[in-house]
Amino acid sequence: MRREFHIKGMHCESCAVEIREQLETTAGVLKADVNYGGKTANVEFDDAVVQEKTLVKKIQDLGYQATVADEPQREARGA
Ligand SMILES: [Cu+2]
Repeated sequence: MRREFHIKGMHCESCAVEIREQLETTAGVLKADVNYGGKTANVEFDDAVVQEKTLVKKIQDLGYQATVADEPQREARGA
């Protein structure tokens, strides 16, 4: 499944890279795209292995605020 997260607290491009790497090394995550300008993360993951709240926590552990975006299953529309 795919979910979009809103992220607060990123202050440069390397924040986005750090979050993406953290997500992509999480078990169950297939792909993560973090958009610094858009303050969002699009994450494709296997929900049998990892849950949204775990992904939120992973982002929070790095010091950023994360919330799940409202619209479920929305396909990424490009940056
Ligand atoms: Cu930064």
